[in-house]
Amino acid sequence: MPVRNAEIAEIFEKLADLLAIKGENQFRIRAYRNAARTISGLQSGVRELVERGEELSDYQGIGKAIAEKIVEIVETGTLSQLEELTKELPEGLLDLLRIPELGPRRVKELYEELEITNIDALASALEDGRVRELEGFGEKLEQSLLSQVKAMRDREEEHRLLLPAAEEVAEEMVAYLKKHGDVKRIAVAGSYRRRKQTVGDLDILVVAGEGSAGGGGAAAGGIMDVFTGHEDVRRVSMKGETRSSVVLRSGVQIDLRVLEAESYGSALQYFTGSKEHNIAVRRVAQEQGLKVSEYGIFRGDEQVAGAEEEEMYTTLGLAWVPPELREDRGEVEAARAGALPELVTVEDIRGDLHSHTNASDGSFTLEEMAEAAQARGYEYLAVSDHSKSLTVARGLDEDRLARQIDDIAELNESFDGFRLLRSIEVDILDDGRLDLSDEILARLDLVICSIHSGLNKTEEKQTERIIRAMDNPHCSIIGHPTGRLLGSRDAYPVNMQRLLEAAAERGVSFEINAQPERLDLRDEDAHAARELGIRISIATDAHAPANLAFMRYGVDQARRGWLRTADVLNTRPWSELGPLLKRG
Ligand code: DGT
Ligand code: CA
Ligand code: CA
Ligand code: ZN
Repeated sequence: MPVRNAEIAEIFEKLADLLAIKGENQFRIRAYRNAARTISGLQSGVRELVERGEELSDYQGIGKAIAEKIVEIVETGTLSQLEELTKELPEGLLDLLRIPELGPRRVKELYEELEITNIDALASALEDGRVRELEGFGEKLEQSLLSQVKAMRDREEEHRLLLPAAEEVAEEMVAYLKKHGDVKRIAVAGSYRRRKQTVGDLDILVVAGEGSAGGGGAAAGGIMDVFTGHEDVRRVSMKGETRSSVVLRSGVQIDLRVLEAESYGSALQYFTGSKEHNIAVRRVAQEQGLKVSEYGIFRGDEQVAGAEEEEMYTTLGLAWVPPELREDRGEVEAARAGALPELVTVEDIRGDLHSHTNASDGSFTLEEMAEAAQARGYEYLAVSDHSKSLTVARGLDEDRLARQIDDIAELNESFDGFRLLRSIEVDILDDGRLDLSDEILARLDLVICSIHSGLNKTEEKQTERIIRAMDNPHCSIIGHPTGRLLGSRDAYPVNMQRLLEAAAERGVSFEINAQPERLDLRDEDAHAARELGIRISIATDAHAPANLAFMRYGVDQARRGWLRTADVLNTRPWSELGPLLKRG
């Protein structure tokens, strides 16, 4: 039964996509997409809210009709409207929509004219030259679609989870094991604990009580039976005394290891990884005549550490390394020299520097977004709607932006200890100019410059284009700098080192966009930026109040990039931040 937030959100996304292919009312489609966004950003489980009888339409972005649909999904596991639609339209059409150059209109055409209902059918129609014959397609699009189909197939081989989905599964399983098993200690290790942008599988570690398997008692089963007996388990790939592995119905794989208490710390260290980090740690141990394994640190046969993770490092003369840094990028040397960075935390964040309202493609008013930011204890929120050339998002022209500036000024009068910042996410045009006049940009507190079109340029051209944008003295921050969408779109090619050097020269900052499918800048680029003294904005790009909660994923990513509090723009009070955003 689909009851997790991510699954409910997916149903609304599907509904919106299918209705778009049918060519239905834009307004309703947008409402479903907004509902999906709101639901995936909620901290609490929608299932629990429904079961407690809470009024869902109290949540912003969820109207009465949508609330009823949510209840239906929670109660029946499905949505009858979607079932009806999938009888009319094959679900494979949704995969076609994931190809960047195929929107609902083109998918409809492919379906109606060539009966193409999935990626495989598209691939063979492309190869036979049938697609180019369609009106509005042509040979150029054919070639580009061919390469996008290939890229998509390559990506599908790697079936990795975004962090919110991984979190939902991990938290639920940990709670379940604690409730039904005799659990003394438990942790989720692996890439999940390192807060990597995507997670391949979950690695759960447990110390079980007496009487459970692995807990010293002889009773077969115990915690392992509880684990493999979870209602979501589709397949048990392996089941043993100390290790089991299952695949859930959602396709997620989970490994469970049951440990002796004296090896909990060493196993946590070992299975947190990364493998490369572990190898670097082992090398340090070897220099000292010690042996490190998942069971502990040994001098000959004597175990000298292992129960706690921290002693796995201190025994070797290393400082404990935060999991986000464990990628063998110099952290072991830094741990030895006492030079690990003091990483930024979510508590350091004083505001959000990228958000959208219903003036462009967000779904909430200035007031509603401001209220949500204040509720999070923020001192400021930048209102950065899209600019005019992004017509699909109803981007603002100079006049509409001028009116928004006035509205913000008026609202700011009414706040105490909080302000909305006047901003824009201005499109970088094809030639690197910005989409709005310098006169209006000069009136803003900060200007985020982003690329939303012309993604298929050569590395050279794309790099030049962005540098040209940074030449404009009003450009404060480059938004989602690589354009990647995890699991669906690769980064456009750029020479990142050149971009960073150009930014450092001009005093331009870069964004870590905290949307879980973006996390852009990438961690290694954030590290390179820091080395050049570039300041980073960690920003959620919120389109709804609930999205402000994405901040912590951005902070995770920043920590993976070694960023300290001072490297991050929005850890500063407004009095210090304001001057840093204005270059002119
Ligand atoms: P993932 O699941 O692909 O997102 O990435 P991880 O890092 O969670 O990798 P996974 O699940 O294969 O293994 C968990 C950790 O176990 C890994 O980060 C380090 C450790 N590990 C696994 N295999 C090896 C190995 O062959 N050598 C060493 N030193 N460590 C290993
Ligand atoms: Ca893993
Ligand atoms: Ca694993
Ligand atoms: Zn954007």
